[in-house]
Formats: sequence, C-alpha cells, structure tokens
Amino acid sequence: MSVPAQQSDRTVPPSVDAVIVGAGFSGMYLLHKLRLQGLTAVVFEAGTGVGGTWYWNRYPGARVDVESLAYSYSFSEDLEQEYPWQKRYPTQPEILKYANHVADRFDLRKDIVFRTRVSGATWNEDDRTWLVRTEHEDAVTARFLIMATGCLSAPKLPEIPGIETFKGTSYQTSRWPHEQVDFTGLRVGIIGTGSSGVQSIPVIAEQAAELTVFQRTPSYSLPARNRPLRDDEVAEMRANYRAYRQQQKESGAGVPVVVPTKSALEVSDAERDKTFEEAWESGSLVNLLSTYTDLATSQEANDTCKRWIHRKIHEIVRDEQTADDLCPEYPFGTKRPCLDTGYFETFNKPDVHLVNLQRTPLVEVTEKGIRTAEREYEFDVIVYATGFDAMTGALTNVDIRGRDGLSLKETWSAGPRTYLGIGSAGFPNLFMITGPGSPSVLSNMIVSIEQHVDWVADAIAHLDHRGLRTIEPTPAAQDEWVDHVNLLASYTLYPRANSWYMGANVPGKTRVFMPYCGGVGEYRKKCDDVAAKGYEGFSVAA
Ligand code: NA7
Repeated sequence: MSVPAQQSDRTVPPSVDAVIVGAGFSGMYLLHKLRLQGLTAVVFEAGTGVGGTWYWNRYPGARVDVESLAYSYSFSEDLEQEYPWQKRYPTQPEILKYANHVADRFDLRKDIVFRTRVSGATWNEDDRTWLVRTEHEDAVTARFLIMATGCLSAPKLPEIPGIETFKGTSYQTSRWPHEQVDFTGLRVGIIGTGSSGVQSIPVIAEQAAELTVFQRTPSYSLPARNRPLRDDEVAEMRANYRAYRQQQKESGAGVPVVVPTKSALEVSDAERDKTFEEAWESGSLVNLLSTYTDLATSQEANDTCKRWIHRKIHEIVRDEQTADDLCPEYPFGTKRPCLDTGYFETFNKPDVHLVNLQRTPLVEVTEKGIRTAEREYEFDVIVYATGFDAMTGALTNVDIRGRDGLSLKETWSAGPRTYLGIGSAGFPNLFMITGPGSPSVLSNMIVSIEQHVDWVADAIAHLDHRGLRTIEPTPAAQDEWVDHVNLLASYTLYPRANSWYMGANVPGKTRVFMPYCGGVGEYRKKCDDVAAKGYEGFSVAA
C-alpha cells in the first residue's frame, strides 16, 4: 500500500473548471472523469489521504456490508480485472488500500489538496463562477462546485452533558486514531449500537476487561459470514463483469437479487421460516430485505420478519432480559440494518453488559464514567459510536451562498430540497454527488456514485459543447421531485422509525425522509430521461 501523499508544497490553483469537495470514492472518480474530459479540477480534502468514509472510520471491526466484487469501481475494466480482492466483505484497511491503489493508478494525488477543509463558496452572478474558500484562506474560482462530501461524514456526538469532564480516554468511531488502540485490561463503555457499534463491540470485547454497551435503540443485524473469496468465484465474476454491472445498474439497491414475487402473508409459516433462514444463512442484507414483495410496505408482512429475527436473537443470547432488550420493535429495514461478526454472541460473555437506555436513561458523562438514571458506571475509556448528521450535515456545514446570497443551510432548514438529489434551485452550477433525494444510502454507494459522476460529467459536456454556462434546477421541477420522493416514502414503512434517514437522530433536525426509495434502476431511467430531453427541469443558460 502506498503511503498517502504528505504534500509539502500545497499548490492551490487560482482558477479551475471544477472544485471538488472531498477525496472519497466520489471525489476520486470525479477528478478522473473530468480530467478525461479535458477539464481542470482541484479536490480539497480535510484528511491526509484519500478514501473518505474509509479514511475516517478506522474503528476496530469496520467493514463494508456490500461484497467487494460489487462494492468496487466499474469505470475501468483493467482495474476490475486486476484488483486482487481477498475477502467477501473487506475490512476498512483493505478498502483504504484499494482507494490508495486507485489514487496511484490514475495519478490522482497531484490534483488533491489534503488537510484542507472547504469553509464556504459564493456564487458570483457577474462572471458566473463560484468563489470557493478554505480554512487556510485559499480562494479558488471555479465554473462548477461539486460536493463529493459523502452521506455519512459529518460526525455527531451525543447531546449528553459532561462529555468534556471525563478524565479517561474518549474515542469517536468516525474519528478513530490512526494508531492501534489497545483496550487490554481496560473498563470500556460504548454509546451507540448502529453499524459502528455493532461492528466494533465484538472486537473491543475481545480485549477489554469489561465492556458496557449503552443502547438507546437496538439494531437488526445479520451474521456476515465473511470468508476469503475463492479463485473460481473471482474468475467467474471477472468473466461476466459487464453483464453483472448492467444488472447492478438496473437493480433496486445496486446489488442484483432475485426479485421477490410473493407477499410474506400468502405463504405458510413453514415456507416463510425456510426463506428467512436461507437469507440469514447467506450473510447478505439485500437477500433478507428482498425475501418478499411487501416487507417494506406492509406492517403485517414486516412483523413476520421482525418476529423471526427476534426468535434468532433469543436463540443466540442466553440471558432472557438481555435478549429482549436486543430485539428491535420498529419495522425491519426502516433503520439501516447491520451485518455483524459475532455481535449477539458477544452478550453471552460474562464481562459484557447491556444497558437499555429506554429503561434507564443516560443522564450525564462524569469525571469517572457514565451516569444513568439508575447508577454511575466507571470507565477507563468511553467510545462514542453515535453516528452522523447524515446526508445533509456535510453539505450545510459549508457556507454555500447561491444567487443573491441565498444560503443552502437556511434554504434547507425545513429539510433538504433538491432536484434528483443532484442540484438545488438557486444554486447554479452546484452539483451534489449522492445528495438527498437520490437513492444514495439505500443503495450500494459505489453504483450510485458512478451514476451521479457520469451524469454530472455529461451535463458539463452538454453545456460546453453548446457554449452554455449555467445549469440550475427550476423551482417547479424541484418541488415536483421533492413531492415525488416524499410520496414514494409515504407508501413505505420507513417514516415509522426514528432513523437518520429521517434526520431523527439529530435534535432539531426537520423530520423528513431524505433518500429516494424507488430503486437505483428507476432512478437512473429518470436521470437519463431528463438528460435526453435536454436537461428537462433545469434552466440551462448562456
Ligand atoms: P448510526 O447508525 O446513526 O448509530 C448511532 C448510534 O448511536 C445509534 O444506536 C443511536 O441511537 C446512538 N446514539 C446517538 N445519539 C445518542 C444519544 N444521545 N444517546 C444514546 N445513544 C445515542 O451510526 P453508525 O456510525 O453506527 O452507522 C452509520 C452508518 O454507517 C450505518 O447505517 C451504515 O450505513 C454504515 P438511536 O438509534 O438514534 O436511538
């Protein structure tokens, strides 16, 4: 693995065609794609290396839950054919290695300015450019501003008093140190049981003398059944990659599955149990989510799956009360389900304890540890696995000012408003990669990223070929799209859970379902159709 560039000479060009914010999987592919189109671009990246999510989330056990052969770029057949994925579900270091490989292979680093956070951007109507500012006082003029900032990149600490008073060591999963953290012999408390908690808890429990898990909402989780990839399956995928990529593009979640044809309510209990068991054994989230046509839309159908998973949890976890506490009540799939390696089993260890915060609420962090309504727990280490200001946080944290000084943050105060999750009215030549209103987090992110990057690059080419200078959603098209996204969500059970999809994990954030839930295949058709009709719904001007 190459060492991420430590730029000694920070070269920031005064003017480029495109400023790209973020050097994760979106930013890297964007840079490559725009360069191929003959455009100049600079990427600003807050970290010291590429990889985005996979650069920051270094917590123990961090792992992707889409299979490596599917969670990888498709834009280069050579890359596809040569990259030696080893595991079905790679760990964070393995994915970061891939990101670094891509950066080297396509010589990306020379146009990436590391350790530099973009602080603001202002649209200048006179010369129709963005003026982009960074925390280091850089100022760059660009025709296009492209936010490749990721959906889960603005971390969220819990809103609990006293965090700063704790005298032990604190870690946040999404800002984990680059050095190895050793928990051996330590008393550890962890707050949060989303994916980051579910993945890290079994690993921390291996080392810690005692681990106490503070759970506000339990997660649905399936065993990942990770394993080394076999040579024959890699060879088969490589031989069929083009057809597979096409299936990904046409699928619901960017991962091809057998499309269900039956309602969960029209089959016998025995048949349903068998189907759920097979999906559970397969170690694939999408397999379980796609067992029946109506798991996402019918409470009754969903309840069958919920009850089945509750049974599984009770089979694994020996202590009855702990098992009860680990069983989620919201509909399966309406908060992001997890893939785990020994998560529920970890609660059978004598030195692992679960505190159900719904019964005994968290009161404060103290000098010594954590106090709940019942008692104080003493720790050497507290781990915050408390998630993100998802989907909008990384966008609204940058002071983006569009036409007439319009603030993106203020415009979105009652929930994000976009057209296709790509642009927002009042913000010309601003593009978002996997923005709210697109399938994004409900899909294999790399499939959605590539689709957006290709679409944005094509839109820029469309303008350039015609001597046009600006593109911006019309308010009418945006309103219609927002209504459509909301309507689709209203047909589902998603709004019934307090999830980060709904912004419900951030106090004060408007509760609205942010991703487009119609599937990546349908969504792609819509985007292609918009482009084919000369960017219908956008005003395009000279
Ligand atoms: P998540 O899934 O948002 O999980 C955060 C967890 O932290 C979740 O269990 C929260 O409970 C909990 N949390 C947050 N604030 C508090 C407070 N104040 N008190 C107690 N508990 C709290 O983030 P992750 O990093 O685990 O995963 C993010 C995504 O990464 C994941 O969905 C995958 O797509 C990969 P809550 O559920 O809000 O009650």
